[in-house]
Amino acid sequence: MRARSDAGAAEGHGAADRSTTSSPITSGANGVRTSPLTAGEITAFYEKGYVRPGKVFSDEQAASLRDLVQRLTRSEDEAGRRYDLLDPALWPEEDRSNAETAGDEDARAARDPAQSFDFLFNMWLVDEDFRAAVFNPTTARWAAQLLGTTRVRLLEDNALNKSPSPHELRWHQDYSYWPLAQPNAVTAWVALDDVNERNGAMLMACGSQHLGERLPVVFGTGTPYLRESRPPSVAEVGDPVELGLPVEEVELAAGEVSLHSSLIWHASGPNRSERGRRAIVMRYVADGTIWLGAQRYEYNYSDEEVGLAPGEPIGGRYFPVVPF
Ligand SMILES: O=C(O)CCC(=O)C(=O)O
Repeated sequence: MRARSDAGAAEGHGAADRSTTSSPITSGANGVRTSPLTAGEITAFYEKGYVRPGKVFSDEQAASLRDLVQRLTRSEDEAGRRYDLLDPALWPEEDRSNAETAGDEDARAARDPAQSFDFLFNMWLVDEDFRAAVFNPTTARWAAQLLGTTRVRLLEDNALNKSPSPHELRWHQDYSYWPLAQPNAVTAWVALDDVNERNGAMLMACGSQHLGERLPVVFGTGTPYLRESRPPSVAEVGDPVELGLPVEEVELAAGEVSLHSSLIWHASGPNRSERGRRAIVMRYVADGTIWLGAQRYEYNYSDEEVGLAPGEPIGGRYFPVVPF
């Protein structure tokens, strides 16, 4: 099940038929696209919640970024900053005892570190080459188009390294984890390896972004939390299949990007290949979005560290404007 390229994807839809883009989709000799999103692509994003506009890094750039992610994973590990998205130590007690009863090995022992899903945070502050990749003007411009703004800030970057492992990342919504008063944010997920069903491509529940804010979940188990502190009308992420939402698998070639809404429900399957599945991720927020800080979510930085009080527009050294 390969999601078709969204370049001109909404052909056949009323709005997209009238779509006219100020500039056509163009790619350089290395296959890298720099042209803006078309109206058809923006319409497809509105309808489905994600878009797959093409390649933003050449094969050579993707290869050197793969090596860089490998090196950074090692150095972060050595510095004691390893964070595994699927670590059973992050599971709530209840999930652990349920799994133990069901005979799940992971619930008893720390998972084999070789089966980790490494999540590196804000490498742009650590490495020049990573910074150059993250400040890609094309993806920043696409984010601005999708958010309907003229200026975007970097909320965070991530390097992801999903090792071969039978474990899944459960359905979740990104906005649930962010200290923002509005979901004016979008993620650009750039594959560094070819990504497909075998190595755990992302799955998107198309249209779920129209269903509003949901509770955060534990990535490894799907258990929701923060029910007491979020408004009572904020429900759990549901089962997209039960709800009749189309699920699309986002196959990408190395260097290709998909951009997804901060409200869309997404997940990813096990990596059944023999090597890691690496990606770099840029998360953009519309300039002017309001910081809520720890009162909404205990983020990687405290309100004091970022110098922002709840109610202030996001900004400062940790959230730079990305020029395009
Ligand atoms: O890489 C994955 O499998 C999932 C990543 C994800 O959920 C995200 O980047 O928002």
